[in-house]
Amino acid sequence: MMTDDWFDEARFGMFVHFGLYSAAARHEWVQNYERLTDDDYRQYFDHFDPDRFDARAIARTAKASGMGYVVLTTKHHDGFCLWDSQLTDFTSRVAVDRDLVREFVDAVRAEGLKVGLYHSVIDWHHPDFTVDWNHPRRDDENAHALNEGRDMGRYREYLHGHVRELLTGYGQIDYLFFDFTYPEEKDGWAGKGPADWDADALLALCRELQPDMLVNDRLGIPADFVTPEQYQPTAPIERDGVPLTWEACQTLNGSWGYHRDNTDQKSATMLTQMLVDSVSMGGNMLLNIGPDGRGAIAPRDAATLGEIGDWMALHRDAVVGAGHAPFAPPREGVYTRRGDRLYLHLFAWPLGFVHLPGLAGRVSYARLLNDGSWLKTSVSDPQQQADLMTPAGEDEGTLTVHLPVQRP
Ligand code: FUL
Repeated sequence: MMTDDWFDEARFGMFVHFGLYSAAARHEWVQNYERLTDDDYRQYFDHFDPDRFDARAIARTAKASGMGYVVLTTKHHDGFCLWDSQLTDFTSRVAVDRDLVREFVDAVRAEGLKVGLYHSVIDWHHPDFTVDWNHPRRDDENAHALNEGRDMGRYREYLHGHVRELLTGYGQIDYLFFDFTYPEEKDGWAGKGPADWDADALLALCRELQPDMLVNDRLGIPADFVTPEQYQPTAPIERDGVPLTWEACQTLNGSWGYHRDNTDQKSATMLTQMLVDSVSMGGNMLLNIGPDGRGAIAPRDAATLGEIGDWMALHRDAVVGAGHAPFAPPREGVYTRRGDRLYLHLFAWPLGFVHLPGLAGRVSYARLLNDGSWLKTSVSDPQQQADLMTPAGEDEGTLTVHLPVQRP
């Protein structure tokens, strides 16, 4: 029986996008965005040289950042396989005689973290994968003629064969992120939906081979968790009134694959706020790194993760094993909750006081999490307000917490 206990507990994971596009260094969709042909793209395979791809360093960094699981791209949309697939020559084994998935799985397990794989069901390299509006060759002259002889049935066999290899060759896999379904028609082209992957059979194969593994819903059919991408939901996610398990996946800088010239780096402060915002709504955050063309974690990413790790070292209890709290937070921040502890995360530091509606009489003490120092609390009485020099709360049940002037 699949269980999401560890996943709810962990709350924070690392996504790793690594592949041929990492050397192109201008977004993992470069082949598509720039309409590169297989021949154009082939140079990144011929010269693939991940000499600094160190799975142990990646796993250690994830652990030091307070993350509980790590997810690696086994194959992205370009079709390049980071494991020793027997079904194609377009692999890291053929390119550099390395099974990067094996290195990854071993390293992540050695750190005591859960093992996650990402697998694209899209494949721009496979000769049977039909051209559609989302394909790099959609603008070719006679693009429609390219589909003569292409057979998605044969591609499906290849896809299912790949999933079988990944789920039988590497021991226990805890998590699988399929990517992705786009059924809508556009510009005279069909899209691709669950039938193109034979999604029901593929999910059944996952259940058979890895009964405890969590699977996302990007095959286009419901599964174990949903994956809002690069935005923060505004409330806990539910379907028909039933809460769903969810994970927000986020980039460090807008690109998943290494993007050398990108300057949109998010700050560690922004990212930790996104993390606790997710946890406050009962979700997880999967934060991505895109190792560079040699496989190393880029210095700017290592610096950001280092800061997040420092923050997590002090505030871990408010994230790991924490979740949604059923109280309306003050306007300055959000709550997370773990057992009978309520954690208030202040995104803006108010002067002197923070007022917590509905919490009067329900809190036995308050303290700062970073240093354990106690904070004075009071219940405002509007009539004595002038004497007490404390501003009135929003209602009678408001608890006021007194804060130092300096944000810790
Ligand atoms: C998307 C993909 O197209 C992106 O390249 C990335 O892998 C992201 C996590 O999912 O749909």
